[in-house]
Amino acid sequence: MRVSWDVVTESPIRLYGIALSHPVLGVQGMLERKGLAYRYVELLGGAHPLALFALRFARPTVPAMRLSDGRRVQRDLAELPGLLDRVDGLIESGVIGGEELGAADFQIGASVRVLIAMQDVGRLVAGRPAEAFALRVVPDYPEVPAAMPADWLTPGSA
Ligand SMILES: N[C@@H](CCC(=O)N[C@@H](CS)C(=O)NCC(=O)O)C(=O)O
Repeated sequence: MRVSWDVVTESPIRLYGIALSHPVLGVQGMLERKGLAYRYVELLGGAHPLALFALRFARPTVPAMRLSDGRRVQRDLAELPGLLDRVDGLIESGVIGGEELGAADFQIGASVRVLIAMQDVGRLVAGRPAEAFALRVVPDYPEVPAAMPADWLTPGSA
């Protein structure tokens, strides 16, 4: 089973448009061509300059795109290897990953398992002790298609 990225998290990209706008159609095509998940918000044509002003966009035209959540996701991804180092450390010291699984195992293991399920983010977990641990805690989880721009997964890119 595959699940849409939007089911798992709020899309990092929000596109504002109006019906029948050809520049909006163009941007939708570009986002889809690049496989970037986005949430489309349709504004009322004619009233959209006012709506865009209220949304704090500098220009009164559509397409208008918000990437602020994306920057947060990018920062979280940059911090992820450090957090995974801590999970590996907890496993190594025997705090988690023992024969008998406890509350901490299920909380941490389930979180790491979701990361593994993501086709792109999962690469950051591959080969770590955290990977085997999470697969033991939650063996099955739906696959989540890749959705991140490739350079967000490169250490030091945030
Ligand atoms: N070249 C611009 C054109 C955008 C544009 O003119 N959009 C129209 C809708 S198709 C609009 O929002 N017009 C409102 C206005 O000019 O106040 C772009 O691609 O962003």
